[in-house]
Amino acid sequence: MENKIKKSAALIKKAHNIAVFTGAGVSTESGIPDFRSQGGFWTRFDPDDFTIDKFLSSVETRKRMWKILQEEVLLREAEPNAAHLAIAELEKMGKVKSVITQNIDNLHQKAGNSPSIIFELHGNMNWLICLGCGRRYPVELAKQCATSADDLPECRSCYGILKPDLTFFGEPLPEKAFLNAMLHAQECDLFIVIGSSLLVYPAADIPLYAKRAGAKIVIINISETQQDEIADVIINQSAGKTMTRIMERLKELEK
Ligand code: CNA
Ligand code: ZN
Repeated sequence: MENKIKKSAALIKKAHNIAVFTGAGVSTESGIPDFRSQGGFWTRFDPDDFTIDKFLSSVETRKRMWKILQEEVLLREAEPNAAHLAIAELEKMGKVKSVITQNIDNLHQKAGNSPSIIFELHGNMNWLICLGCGRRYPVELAKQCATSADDLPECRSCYGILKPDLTFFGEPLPEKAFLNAMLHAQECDLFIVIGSSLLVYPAADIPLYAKRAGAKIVIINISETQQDEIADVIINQSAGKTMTRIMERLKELEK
């Protein structure tokens, strides 16, 4: 383990353009469960019930989805943990140039990374989007509706259907975020995956762009991932603890 920490810190010291790629595992230490570990969302709910077609099919299915999303995902308060803070510090040190995330929890912003370098591949739970005119609303609007189970939030300008600004199954990823993620992956010299099973496509294609363009790859994930074979270093430990130790090592190297 100590050797891998050392090796990762040395790669960071050498790098000039780091892309960090995160998944649900970077946020479990902030109290947000991931989707696939024991007790995770998809062990309790059926992914087939969360498609865009289901959402659009009727008011009844929409109500059911809103209820689950409100109770389980939206309006959840959480604070960044040591891993998020380390990523923000690496940006301040001039190392991290992009944070590509599958998470919707807004914790990279909360930790202090610049919004302009955060590319959210699956949306952000703090926002709702109108399917009619594209206008975005803060999620608090749904909070007001949550007081009365019969009310679904609707657009104030066109009365269109409001959807949480999250990528549902069956929807394409936000184009701009995905293109930026691809570009940054191709330009970086070090690509660090933190807390992702790398099972969800097309997001999981992004590390491959980095690898093909010649970047070094570090994977920090408690369990094995789908792309362990492309990594130069794999650390199967918790994100917070590992990033803390890597930052300590890096500071020793920088002295
Ligand atoms: P996933 O498939 O649930 O994988 C998470 C991975 O993280 C697993 O391999 C775990 O072993 C690992 N892990 C869990 N805790 C830790 C930890 N403390 N340190 C290191 N590794 C850990 O999640 P992915 O992100 O790979 O899959 C993509 C989905 C999950 C995206 O659509 C996300 O939007 C979605 N999701 C996001 C959040 C969030 O925003 N916080 C929460 C749950 C799910
Ligand atoms: Zn509208």
